[in-house]
Amino acid sequence: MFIRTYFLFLSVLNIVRSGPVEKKFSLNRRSDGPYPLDEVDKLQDASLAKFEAYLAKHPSKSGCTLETAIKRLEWSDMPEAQRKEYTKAVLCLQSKPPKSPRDKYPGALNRYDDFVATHETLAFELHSTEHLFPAHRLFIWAYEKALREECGYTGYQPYWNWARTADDPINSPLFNGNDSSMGGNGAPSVYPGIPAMGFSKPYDMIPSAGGGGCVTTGPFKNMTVSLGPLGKIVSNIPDNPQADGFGSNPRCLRRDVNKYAAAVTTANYTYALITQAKTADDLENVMLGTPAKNDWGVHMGGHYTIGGDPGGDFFSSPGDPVFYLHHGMIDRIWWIWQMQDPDNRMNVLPGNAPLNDTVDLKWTAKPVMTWDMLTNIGGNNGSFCYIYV
Ligand SMILES: *[C@@H]1O[C@H](CO)[C@@H](O)[C@H](O)[C@H]1NC(C)=O
Ligand SMILES: *[C@@H]1O[C@H](CO)[C@@H](O)[C@H](O)[C@H]1NC(C)=O
Ligand SMILES: *[C@@H]1O[C@H](CO)[C@@H](O)[C@H](O)[C@H]1NC(C)=O
Ligand SMILES: *[C@@H]1O[C@H](CO)[C@@H](O)[C@H](O)[C@H]1NC(C)=O
Ligand SMILES: *[C@@H]1O[C@H](CO)[C@@H](O)[C@H](O)[C@H]1NC(C)=O
Ligand SMILES: [Cu+2]
Repeated sequence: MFIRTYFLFLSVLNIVRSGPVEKKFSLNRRSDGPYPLDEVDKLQDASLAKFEAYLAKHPSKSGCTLETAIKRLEWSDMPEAQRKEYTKAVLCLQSKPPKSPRDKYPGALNRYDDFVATHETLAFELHSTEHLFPAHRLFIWAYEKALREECGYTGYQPYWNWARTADDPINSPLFNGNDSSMGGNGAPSVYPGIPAMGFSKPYDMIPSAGGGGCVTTGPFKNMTVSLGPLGKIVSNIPDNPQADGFGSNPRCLRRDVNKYAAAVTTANYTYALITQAKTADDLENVMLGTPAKNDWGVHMGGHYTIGGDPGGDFFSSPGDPVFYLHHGMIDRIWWIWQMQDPDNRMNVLPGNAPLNDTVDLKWTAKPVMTWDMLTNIGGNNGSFCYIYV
């Protein structure tokens, strides 16, 4: 049953593996942000009153409310100083000792790599139909917590509104390679593009955008990638010394910041996804791509806008720090979809998780009941208390 959900990201790899309440809450967005609100931002804002009314009827046991929830900002809406603080904290995590078992994960060289090791080793479990949304919600929450508690970061996890970078990702505040970016494009390289299995020509291949080599600019230019790869997209990546990909394989961070993948992440795609999905399963399926409609889906669109190594590898993709911003946007979409009809959507998951189901991220987070992660306002026994702005 989980075949369907990871199929698209996995399949492109050259591997075969197995009562009305008055609205009082207001967001107070940054008024000097560099981008105008897009149709998804506006949809989110327009949904908040309905969500607030729902929360009035179903208050969280922990006392989390829209007012007390912390605010996760879009990358370019974070002040530049905070963007730098964030990347500094990521580098700090990369300098702390790992907690994963040394014998099984000799390639996890630091605390950051612990997250990569978790994702790699639990890949099938984390991407099953019922786990994709809640497990990635927990994963990025645990990462945010580590940045704050283990590296003194004072902000919150940023997200990446793909629409802002869709037209020109290389020159965006995310990828322009300056000190306040998440690092630049990879150096020019030659690779065939990213096969999109199941799609018919010309959609069976996301073309190379000319990058794919080492990232040479920005805060992660010296970063060492170690775990993986299990799926190779770009050329010249050394093999991992262990067949399971957990061995130490030190190499540079590679990217192909890809305008072809980015083109399917403009706001209208995300808007259509959120407004047309009638069920949680629809939301997940359409997000993951629809070969019959030549639609790669925004999930693949975002992953392959990063591309490269390990960003383009289904298993070790969290080894590119932009992963957490990408999945922040996925998490945000889930929330905006729920807010369209909270009475019927705050209590449903894609797939068919048993009531006693749990997600256990091992050395990155304590086990959590899957059904306790449906809400960002009080989920995870009150530990989730955030919104996206
Ligand atoms: C870095 O890029 C951002 C976004 O384009 C821009 O606002 C900022 O001024 C740039 N900083 C430097 C030091 O060039
Ligand atoms: C990269 O490493 C070199 C040599 O150790 C160092 O001088 C430089 O400051 C580092 N750059 C970044 C962005 O960390
Ligand atoms: C979004 O807009 C682009 C450019 O106008 C168009 O080609 C594409 O079909 C649209 N996608 C959807 C899902 O509406
Ligand atoms: C969950 O409940 C089912 C049915 O009662 C049971 O068979 C299963 O062992 C339980 N699983 C866990 C992890 O407790
Ligand atoms: C849930 O939170 C409450 C209140 O903070 C705490 O007493 C309880 O131990 C927590 N339960 C679990 C399973 O963590
Ligand atoms: Cu994942």
